[in-house]
Order: sequence, then C-alpha cells, then structure tokens
Amino acid sequence: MVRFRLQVVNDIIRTTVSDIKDMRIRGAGRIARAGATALVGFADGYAGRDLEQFRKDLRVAAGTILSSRPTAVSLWNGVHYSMRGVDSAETFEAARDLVVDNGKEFCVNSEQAVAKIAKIGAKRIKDGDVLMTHCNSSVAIGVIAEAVRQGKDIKVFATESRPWRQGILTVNDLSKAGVDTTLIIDSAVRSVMSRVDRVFVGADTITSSGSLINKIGTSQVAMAASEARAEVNVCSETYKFSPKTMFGDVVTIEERDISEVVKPGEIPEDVAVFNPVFDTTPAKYIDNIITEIGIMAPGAVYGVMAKMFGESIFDLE
Ligand code: RI2
Repeated sequence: MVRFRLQVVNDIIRTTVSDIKDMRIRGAGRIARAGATALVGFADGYAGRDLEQFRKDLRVAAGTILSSRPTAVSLWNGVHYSMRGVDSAETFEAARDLVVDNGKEFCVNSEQAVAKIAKIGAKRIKDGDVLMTHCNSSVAIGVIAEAVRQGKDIKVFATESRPWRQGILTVNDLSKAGVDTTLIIDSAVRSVMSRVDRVFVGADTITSSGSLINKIGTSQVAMAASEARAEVNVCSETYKFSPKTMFGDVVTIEERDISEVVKPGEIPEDVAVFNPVFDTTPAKYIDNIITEIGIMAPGAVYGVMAKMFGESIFDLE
C-alpha cells in the first residue's frame, strides 16, 4: 500500500515535468500553476509521516519540477510560493497542509491576476485600434478579448511564432473571442508595423531593470514598434517578476532541440542549428507593464519587487 502511494506521488511529479518539457503544458502562467498543482498532489498523497524526510523529498520534487524549463520565473515563483513556511513548520501535518494550501492559493491568485489584467489592459485599447501580438500569451489574449467584449472595434495582427507556431493557437483563440484577426509570418512584422497602434505581448520573466524575457522574436517586434512609434504593452502577472535578478542572476535562455527547426536530412550535417526560444527586450523599448496591481513603467519594477518579496529575497536559493 505504501509503495503504491509513493508511486502515485512520483507519477504526479513525473507526468507534470514531461508535460512541461514536451510543451503539452505551456505558457508561463500555465506552467507555474501546473508546478504548484503538482506539489499539492505530492504533499497530499505523501505516504510517510516524518517531517525532516518530507522536507527533503519536497525539495527533490521541487528541484525536479524546476528542471523542466529554465526561463520562465513564474514556475520558480509558483514552486517557492507553494513551499512557503515549510522550513518553520513544527509537525509533518502542518508542513503538508501548508504546501496544499499555498499551492491552491497560488493557482487561485494566478487566475484572478489574469482576469484583473484583462480589465486593466482593455482600458488601454481604443475603438478603431490596430494591434499586434506575438506567440501565444493567455494574458495578452485576455486583454484583447476583453476590449472586444466591451464593444471596441479592433483589428489584430498575430505572428506565426516559429518554430513552435504558437501563433496558430493565438489566431484560434482570438477568432473564438470574435476578434478581427490576421495571421502574419514573423518576417512580416516590420513591414506591417506601420499600420499598428499598439503591441500587446505576454512575459516569461521580467528583470529588476524592467527588461522583458519572452518568446524569441519579441525584441524584434518591440524594436520595430519603437521605430514605427507604436506603443509596446507587456501583460505580466507580478509572479513573472524575478527577484533573483536583483542580485545579479542572469536569466537562462532555453535552447530547444534542432528538430523543432529542421527535418532530418534537410540540411548538410556540417551546418549547425541554433534554436534559442526566448530573447530579451530592453526596458527602453517597453512603454507599459500591465500587472494585476496596476500599470507601471519598466523603471518601477525594482521598487515593486523589493516591496513584494521583502526580507525573503535575501535567502533566495
Ligand atoms: P502566458 C510563452 O512561452 C510565450 O513566451 C508567452 O508570451 C509566455 O509564455 C506567457 O504566456 P512558451 O511556453 O502566461 O510558449 O501569458 O514557450 O499565457
């Protein structure tokens, strides 16, 4: 019986990790909620009763989840939020209940943040606006869909977002929400930008200097927007702020397999393929960061981070 329960617990972590690695679960917010939910399942189904052993096993489970994808800090924040207070819990039951409650609370807060950003961000969109979005951000799509729900007449250009082509998901999402949507290939961004009023993208990580790490190509979109005087809006829950960057940590940019870019035998063997899947958009190309606690300029991020993470930022692992 005990062995069976342990197997079930391990399966929860293993399945979540492989779903995130293989992008069956993707998007910075979704992977954070999946990580927190996996820890809830882990704690809830934990077969032992020894507090120290539970802490050790929990750290291993957390590390395994964090190894699934390196770039989106939302996953790191979701996992660490779920483990809050465990080190000072006095009994196994108290520690287990903390993980269950924290993990569930993180997911509820996350969903509420996405809904709040939709309401706040929609106010930035004017009737008649032409917008552009890149990749597939549930938060940016939420903002655009809310503006349309409010009766604003807008048009959206959505990029294909090679190599995973998340833009196909985006145009389906936008079409379902009744948005006038046009799909473009990534190379068309600069050419189309002259018709665009505002860009709305999501975030994987925001650094303490207000830079954005998001899907590869986001920086090109932002630079083209800057040249064309289109406004750049980043839709980001505050759990996509990285407290570690305050102390010099550099965000790891994930590189994925070359099979996502070329088919076997398609190019000579002596040709290398480089497949980074995120890039950095410097703060100077960003007009607004739209969060659940309000709209801010990139320069305000440091202060918000210091307030949000408080004393806990000094013992970051
Ligand atoms: P939401 C995605 O990464 C994209 O970069 C997107 O902009 C970001 O996560 C945020 O997504 P991937 O998982 O949380 O497709 O806004 O590599 O849904």
